[in-house]
Amino acid sequence: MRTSPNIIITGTPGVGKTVHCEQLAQDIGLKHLSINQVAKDRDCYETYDEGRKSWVVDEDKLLDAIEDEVLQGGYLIDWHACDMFPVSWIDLVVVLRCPETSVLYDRLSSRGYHEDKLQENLDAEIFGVLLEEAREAYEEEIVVELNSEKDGDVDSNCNRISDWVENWKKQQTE
Ligand code: DAT
Repeated sequence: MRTSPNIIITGTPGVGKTVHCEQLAQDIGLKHLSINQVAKDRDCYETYDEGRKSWVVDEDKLLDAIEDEVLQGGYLIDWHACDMFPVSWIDLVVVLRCPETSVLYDRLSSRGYHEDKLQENLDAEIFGVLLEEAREAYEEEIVVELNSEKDGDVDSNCNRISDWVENWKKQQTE
């Protein structure tokens, strides 16, 4: 049994996963596990998708690479998809949202995303693709949708998640 929870922080690219994970790691000491970074560091790629100009992750290899660590608990899993992680590993799924697409557009265009990739991500956000994916993969009670549009949202979301972690820990000792 883990004594600290595992939380997936997911959402469309640019929605604020990294800033939330970094702040939470600092505030409550959970470990930020950037799946992007793990895939790079441990060479968990399958192929290169020319159309999307991005690498496709080998999910089995990636899960093998992180399993021992994640099963210890206390991880913030930062990835723009969530349904590959086994249900038994996960205690909470936070889906960050940015309903104001002009805000997301600016964040992604400042990253230099080309037009197709930018539009694909904006469409995914408009249609709530990642929220749907989270709801299909995990129990409804553990999936939470939070807005990440304005500066103040990061603090208020992190405070909510910190409170949830504290409660989760208390419940384990009861
Ligand atoms: P992701 O990791 O989901 O791709 P990020 O954390 O790198 O996204 O954030 C992308 C940019 O947007 C970054 O410059 C920080 C900014 N940002 C994210 N959420 C924000 C918010 N709620 N308020 C203000 N800026 C935000």
